[in-house]
Amino acid sequence: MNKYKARQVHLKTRPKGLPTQEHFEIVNVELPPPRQGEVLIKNNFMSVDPYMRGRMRAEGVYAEPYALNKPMYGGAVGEVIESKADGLKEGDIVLSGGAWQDRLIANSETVTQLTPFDVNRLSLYLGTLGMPGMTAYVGLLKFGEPKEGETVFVSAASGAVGANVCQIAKQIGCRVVGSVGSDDKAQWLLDECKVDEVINYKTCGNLTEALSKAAPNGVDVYFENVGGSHLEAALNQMNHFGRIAACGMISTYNNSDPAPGPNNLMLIVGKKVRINGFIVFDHNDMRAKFLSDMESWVANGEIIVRETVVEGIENSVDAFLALFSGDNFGKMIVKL
Ligand code: NAP
Ligand code: FER
Repeated sequence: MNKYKARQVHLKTRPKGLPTQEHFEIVNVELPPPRQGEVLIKNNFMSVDPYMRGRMRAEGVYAEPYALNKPMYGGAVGEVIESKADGLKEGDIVLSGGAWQDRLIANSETVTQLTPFDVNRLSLYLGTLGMPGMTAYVGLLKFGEPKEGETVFVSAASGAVGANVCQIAKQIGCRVVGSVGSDDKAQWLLDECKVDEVINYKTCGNLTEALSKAAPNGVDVYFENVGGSHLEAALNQMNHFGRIAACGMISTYNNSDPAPGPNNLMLIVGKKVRINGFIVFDHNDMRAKFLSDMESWVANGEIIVRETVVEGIENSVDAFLALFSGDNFGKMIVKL
């Protein structure tokens, strides 16, 4: 078998609303051999993440949009199978930005060598021990600033970021209320993650009322993953001097036209609420501490990990789209 043969997923056209298979194309290519300073990587796992939807738009806020007719990119974990770079050798396990392809050539300076905590669980480095886990850690601790006894409300609570937020907040001694879109996810959060209350936003009726029942003492920290009616309900229930860690607003990512905002933003003033947007990539100074804390929490079972694993690059677009229908349970991983 020719080790330079690779399959890539390209963005063919820019989606307006929810993307479909027609916006993407699987392309077979033959890679050039690595040059000095480069490595050939065979990916074991790639990540699909909500932020990728933003990069499919022509205009970017902080990052370059994906180019058309080129492989998209994002987190991937793989093995070096040929090296022309000092410091990396065949068999090394690396984290790269080379998602959406099963093999790639990368400059060694753009990849991070991993010392895997468990070689049989490499996908952890795309989830709890990777970007989404660090998002939970940074967002909650640095921007939510939860204190023991406070109430933390988490939307998309069973997801890659949310499930880690819930569990870290429980460790601190907070009362945690999650919101999810299915009863199975709700039960898992209650039983396995020891979350105090879970709302199924699809069946609860009025979300503000459901939140006021689940959080009778109000909300001190809202970890915002969803936006729209979740933000509105959270603002209604926020306590004075509450904090909102604004991580994402997935309910808006496929809107072709901007949707109207929450109708109660003035509550930010009277309640003196602090809202902090943040992007995990700005906080690499916290990576070493995050990794040592999180690896020990996973090792001793203090943090439980759930993943949905989809096999094959040909199913990667479906895996990505599942993020918007809620068909992932925990971190969505593509096994290559
Ligand atoms: P995830 O939660 O693992 O997957 C997405 C989940 O969002 C789905 O499973 C679904 O769960 C929920 N969802 C999708 N559409 C929804 C809608 N219209 N209304 C309510 N819920 C909806 O994804 P993730 O990777 O952890 O990302 C979660 C959030 O964090 C996203 O907003 C993402 O953009 C953000 N994020 C931000 C950063 C940063 O640096 N700021 C980094 C990583 C992620 P249900 O079944 O519960 O509906
Ligand atoms: C994400 C959502 C949005 C994310 C990054 C962004 C890393 C960035 C948004 C922007 O540039 O406006 O999940 O994860």
